[in-house]
This record gives sequence, C-alpha cells and structure tokens, in this order.
Amino acid sequence: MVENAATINISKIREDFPILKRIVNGKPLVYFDNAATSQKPDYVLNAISDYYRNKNANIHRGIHKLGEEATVAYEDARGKVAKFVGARQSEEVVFVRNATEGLNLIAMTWGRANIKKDDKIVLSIMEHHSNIVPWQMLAKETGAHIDFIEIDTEGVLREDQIREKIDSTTRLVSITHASNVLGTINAVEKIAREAHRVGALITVDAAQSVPHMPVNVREMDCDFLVFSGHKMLGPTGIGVLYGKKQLLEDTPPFVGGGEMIREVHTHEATWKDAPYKFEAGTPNAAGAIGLGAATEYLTKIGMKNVHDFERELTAYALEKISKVDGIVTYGPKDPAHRMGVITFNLGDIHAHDLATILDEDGIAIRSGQHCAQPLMEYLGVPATSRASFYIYNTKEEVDVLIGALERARLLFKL
Ligand code: 7TS
Repeated sequence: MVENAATINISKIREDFPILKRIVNGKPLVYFDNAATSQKPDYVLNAISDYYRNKNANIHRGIHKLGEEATVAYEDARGKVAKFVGARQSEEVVFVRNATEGLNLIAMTWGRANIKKDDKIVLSIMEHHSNIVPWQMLAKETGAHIDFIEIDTEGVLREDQIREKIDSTTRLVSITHASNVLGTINAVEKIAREAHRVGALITVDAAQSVPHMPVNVREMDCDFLVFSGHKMLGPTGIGVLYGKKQLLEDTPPFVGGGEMIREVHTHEATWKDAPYKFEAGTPNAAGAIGLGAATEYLTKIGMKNVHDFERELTAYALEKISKVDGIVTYGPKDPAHRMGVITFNLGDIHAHDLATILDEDGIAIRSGQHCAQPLMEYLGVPATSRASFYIYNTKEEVDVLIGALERARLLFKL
C-alpha cells in the first residue's frame, strides 16, 4: 500500500504492480494503454484472492456464515464506491458489468419508459460507441432523434451548440466527462445546468474520468453516471451505474430473474427497491470487492494527487512529442484542460504499423479508431495512435516512447 497521501511516490507505486516487471520483446514493458484498461496492484489482486479463498458464497441468500460474510463484503464494496464518487447513499450505486452495460441499462429502462417520438437526445461528437449505439437503438424503437454537439479546433465542445442544441424538445443529454481520444475534460456541471434548465436529464459517461480525477456526483448534479472498474485498477467484469435515488426507484427493472424480485406468482411479479431490482442473478461479487479495494488504493494516494501527477506527465509528454518531426497531435494543447491521453499520427505511417514498431520496443499503445468512429470521421482521419497514462508511468518511459518514434521515422524515411 502507498504510505504517503500527500505526494506520489512513483517507485513505491510501481512496486505494487507485479505486471510492470514484465519484459516484452526483450525490453521492459512500457504500458501506455491505460485508457483501454489499467493494470492491477497487489492490494486489489489480494482482495479478490482473499474473497475466493476465505469468504466465497452466494450473496443475499445463504443463511450461513460464509453467505453472511460474502454479503457484507459485497455491500461494503458498494459503500466504498458510493463514497468514492460522493453519492448520497450506497443505494444509488448499481453494480453492472461495465460502463457499456450501465449506458444500455439506462437506455433500455429509463429510456423506454420516458423517451417518446420526436423527443431529442443530445450527445457529443466525441462519444465512445458505448454512448452512441444504445441511444441509436432507443431512437429507432421510439422515433426519437439524436443531435450531436460538435467540437472546435482544439477539441473542446462548442459552447454555442451546447446552448442551442439543448432545447425544450430535449429529454436527455448524455455526454462523456473526458474523451478517450482527445483527452478533453468536458464542463459537465455546466452542461447539467443547461439540461436541467429545459427539464432534461443528464447522463455522464465517466469511464475516463473517475479513474483519474476527483469526481463528485452531487457537485456535478448528474442524474446518471457510469464507469468501469477495469480502467481504475479494479478487475474486469464490474462496472457502476450511479443514479439519483428517486430516479432509480421510478425506473423499471432491466434484466428479470432471481434476487431482483420481492414476490413472484405464476403470472406476475413485484420488484425489490433499487439498487437490487437492477441486479438480477448471481452478481460479480469478487469483482465488486476488487473494485472496492481499488477505490481504497486510489483514495490513499488521493485523487487530486493522481490528477496532478498525470497532468504533469502529460505536459512533459506533449512537449516532447510535439518536437518529433512529422507528428500531429489531437485535442487541447493546454494540459490543464485535458487528461493523460495523447492521440497522434506520425507522417503517413499507418497507426497499426506504428503500434507494431513500438511493440518491438516493449511499448503498448492503442491504434485505430478507439471505438469513436464518428469522431474520426469528423476529424477526417482513418486512424490514430494513442498513448494513455496512469499513476505508475514515468517521464523515463515517455523518453522511451520518443526514442521509438524517432526510430519509426528513420525506418519509414520521414
Ligand atoms: N466510455 C468511454 C469514454 C470509454 O473510453 C470506454 C472504453 C467506454 C465508455 C466503454 O468502457 P467498457 O469498459 O464498457 O468497455 N474505452 C476504451 C478505449 O479507449 N480503448 O479501449 C476501451
């Protein structure tokens, strides 16, 4: 565990992540694919292992010691997650598989009950497919339509369009807090006010923000918010849907089955209160417990420290990378307004070729469209490369990346 909450002790943090000792293609691993998924510290791995070794039982049903302990551990995890994002109560936290499932849940439950023909759903052009496709499906089903807020040349949402497009026909605004491609941090508090002004709700896709910066759902005043455990040092297969309590109570259930019901008769059933009515079947208890441990690990470091550390690393990387001949970067130039995500192209080298060359040096980046094809089309680029950082990355690793980019330039005679 990290001892010092005031500053980031990078070498101590790196010790916590066993995978960082990996040698890849004869070189020390440089893991710069954190926007896709993060690595896991021993603290999280041990919490999961401890659950399976010592407490494993099905939750909310066994009237036996293990069943009780497993239930307490699962509900404790819900409490930790609620506290981590500033929810008023743990009942506002629904465990789902990932951010994608959280968004689909909202579309298929609240959306089906509340979105009607000719209603408007406002998204932005920088959304991940997970925050586009569920709304397209809902729009097809209901006759609603979707409008997109565009970005300026810096990759920032256009204020004039925020005001214009969120109008009296708007029922829902669903916006990412931070772009997984541009790194832009969106002013979601302000957008929430615009949405509420016209009587619409706001859903925040916080998949890229909750892992990297302080997020408080009360200050944001969002109605729904989603994120994934695996991007924030937790395991895969667990994610979170936050919803205001009354809203969750008023929203119909998602998947039907065991544990989400109060009573079942041959032809009808009644539901439990939220969040349980949204958690049918045996849940991913180990995942929730691992995620709870991840929130503790991050809290000990301090989310402001995480954010400051990544901002400094990003500023360093942006400065270095912009000096590489032939580099084009996307997104805000000012590191104060962005996350630790740097998307770029080098000359006319295809992003996949570049990723392959970097992999030879043990560097893991992502290349392609980053599940944001509408944004790629808007930017007019077929694909890009992306380096994304977390608390265990160093300036020395950035230097390794720069060296590899120079090697690629020579290889392609740029
Ligand atoms: N929203 C945003 C903004 C994301 O970046 C992602 C995943 C998702 C939603 C979906 O998360 P999931 O856990 O449900 O899959 N983004 C990425 C990425 O940038 N590279 O791989 C996954």
